[in-house]
Amino acid sequence: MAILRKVVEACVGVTMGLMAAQASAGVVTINFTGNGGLKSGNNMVFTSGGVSVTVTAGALALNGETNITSRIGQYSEGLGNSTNYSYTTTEKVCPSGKSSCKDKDKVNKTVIKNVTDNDHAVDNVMEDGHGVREFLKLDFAGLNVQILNIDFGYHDKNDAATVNINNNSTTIYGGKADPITNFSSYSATNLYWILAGMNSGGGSSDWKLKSITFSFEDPNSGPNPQEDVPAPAALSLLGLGLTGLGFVRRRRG
Ligand SMILES: [Ca+2]
Ligand SMILES: [Ca+2]
Repeated sequence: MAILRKVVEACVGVTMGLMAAQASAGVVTINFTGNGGLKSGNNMVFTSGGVSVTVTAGALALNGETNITSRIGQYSEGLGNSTNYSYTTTEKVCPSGKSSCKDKDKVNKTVIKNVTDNDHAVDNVMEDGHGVREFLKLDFAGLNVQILNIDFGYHDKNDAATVNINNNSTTIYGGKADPITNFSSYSATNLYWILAGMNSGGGSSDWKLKSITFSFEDPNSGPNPQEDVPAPAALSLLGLGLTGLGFVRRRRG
């Protein structure tokens, strides 16, 4: 029973600590680097510290592009996208039945171009004024989290990423997010979009997503930490401690 007493003491200690910190139930870093390579699908699931996040690769049309298909890839520098798409344009061609003709006799013909992205980074893919803006979506499956830091691999000094949280955007230069200047004013949420940005020199950025660090609250605690209602959250966390105790007892039995 000495072990059980220690567990009880640990649970009470943790609960008291959480009460002091209000509803914050933990801080987790998820490292996305690896050698999985380019996947056939568009998402990967990562779990760390009991929290899962689904990262989905996608891309936004910039000028009427269609058939947009993103695949996710995992590399030693982090996660990236490869995105194929189509666009419609017009070309000057000889009238039908003629293999050659003078320029003045050429007519407009509508053609569909298919673009294959060979860049494994998250970037803006462009061809002849048509392109897509790639992004990675982070979905915490309803668990409210607050991003504290984002780290990027494979980036230049001027490369940028735009983080979209609840329709608010912040742009990060140099590949690493400052937790204070970029994220402290945002409420916790379960969905984040991290988009390729334009770098400070005006060109397209390209980077890979290396890791994220975030805090999260107990999903049963109700109000998130930004809402000033600490008492119910603390009571719920006490319940979490007791639930954990029951789990330990079953394991020992
Ligand atoms: Ca790409
Ligand atoms: Ca670059």
